[in-house]
Amino acid sequence: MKGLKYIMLLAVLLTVGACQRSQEERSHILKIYNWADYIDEDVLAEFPEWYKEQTGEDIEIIYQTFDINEIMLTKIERGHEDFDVVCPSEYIIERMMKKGILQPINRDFGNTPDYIHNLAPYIQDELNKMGFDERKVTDYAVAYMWGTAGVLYNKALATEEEALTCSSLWQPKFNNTILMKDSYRDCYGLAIIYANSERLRKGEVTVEQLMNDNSQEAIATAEEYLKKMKPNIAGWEADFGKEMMTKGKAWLNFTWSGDAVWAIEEAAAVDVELDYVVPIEGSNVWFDGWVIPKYARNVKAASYFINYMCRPDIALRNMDAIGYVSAVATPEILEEKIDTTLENFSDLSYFFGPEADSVQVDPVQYPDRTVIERCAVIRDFSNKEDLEKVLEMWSRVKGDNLNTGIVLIIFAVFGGLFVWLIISKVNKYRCNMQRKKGRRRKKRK
Ligand code: N2P
Repeated sequence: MKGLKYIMLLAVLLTVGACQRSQEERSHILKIYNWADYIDEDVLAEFPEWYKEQTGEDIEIIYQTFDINEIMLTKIERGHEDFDVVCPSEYIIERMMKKGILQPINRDFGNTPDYIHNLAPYIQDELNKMGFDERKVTDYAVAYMWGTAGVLYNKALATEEEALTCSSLWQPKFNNTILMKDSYRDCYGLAIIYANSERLRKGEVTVEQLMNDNSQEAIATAEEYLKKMKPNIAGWEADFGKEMMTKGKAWLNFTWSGDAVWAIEEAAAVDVELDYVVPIEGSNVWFDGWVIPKYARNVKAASYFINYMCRPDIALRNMDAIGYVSAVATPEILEEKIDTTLENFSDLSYFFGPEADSVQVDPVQYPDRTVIERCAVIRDFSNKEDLEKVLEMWSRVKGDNLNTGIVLIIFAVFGGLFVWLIISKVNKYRCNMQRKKGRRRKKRK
C-alpha cells in the first residue's frame, strides 16, 4: 500500500514538474496570429534580438496567419488556441470586448520607450467611439494598419468615372469581371449604400447609419442587391484579388486600399495600369489593431511586441513591405511619404496634424479629408440573433452560385454514371456465369 502511495506521489510530482517546465518554456515563446501578407518578415525575425536587448530574455516566435476575421475569432474564442497577440479589425475588437475575451495591455516597458504614443489621435478617437461601458477600447487594442474599402480597377477596361460610383458594380458591362472581397461586412455595407444612394444624396440618411443597420428590412435589401450583383461576380477573394488584377484577369476588384497599393505597384512593373478610388456614394474606413486575448500565456512578450510595432522605423518598414498604412503618425513618417512628383495635394491634417493640410502623398494610402468624410466605421452588429440573420443571408448569397439548371445537370451526370456502373457490373456477372457454365459443360463431355 505504502509503495502505491509513493508511486502516486512520484507521478504527481512528475506531472507538476512537467507543467512547470512547459510554463517555463512557454515564457520563451510568443504566439502571434496575424493577417496573411501583413508584416515585413525581417521585422518579425528581428524581434527576438530586440526583445533580448530590452529585457535580457530569450524569445522564440510562433507565427500563424488568417484571411478572414471570423475564422480567427472562432479559434480564439474557444480558448483552444493560446495566441498571445492577435490582429482583428475594429468591429471584431468591439465584439471581443463585449465577450470579455481581451485583457488590457500593460504599457509599463521599464527602460524601453513607450512607442504606442506615436499613434494618430484620429485613430485613437475612432477606436474609442466604439466604447460601450467604462472600458476604453484603446486600453485593450493598439491600432496597427488602417485604410478604406474601395474599387481597384484596370484602367484599360474601366474608366475612373465608372470606378467612382458603386452603381457600376451592378452594370451588365461588367458581367463576370468583378472580384469581391470575401468579407460580409464590407459587402453588406456596399450593397446597402448602393440601394439607398438616392436617400444618401438627398441627405435623408448617413453612410454610418446604413452600414450599421441590421434591421430585417436592411438585411433583405442587402440580400436582394448582392444577389442582383452575382452575374457580375467572377469570384469572392480573401487575398488573391490583388494578383488576379495584376495579371489583368479581372476588371474591377472591391477591395481594401492596402491590397490596391500592392497591386498598383506590381502591375506597373508588368505594364498593367491599375488605380483605386473610394466610391463617391461612400464606403468604410477600417482599422486593424493588436489585442491580447485572455487565453494568452506570454503577456509580457505580447505587449513588448505591440510596442515594437509602433516604433516609427518599424512602422515604415512594414508599410513598405505590405502596402498598407500604419496607424503611427510621426513627422518622420510624413516626411518619408511625401512625393513631390505627385500632381495632387491632399489634406491629411486629420491624421498628421495641422501642418499636413496640403501635402503630396499617395492618395490611395492616405485618403484626402473629403474621402474620409464620405466614409464611416463598421460597428459590430449588436446581438447574436441579428448577427446570425446576417450570416445566414451571406451564406445564401454566396451559396446559390449553382443555379437549378447546373444542379440538374450534375444530378443527371452522376445518376447516369451510377446506372452505367450497375449495368456493367450485372453484365460482368452474367458473362462470368455463362463462362463457368460453358466450362462445366465441357468437363461433362
Ligand atoms: C492583408 C489583410 C488586410 C486586412 N492581407 C485589412 N483589414
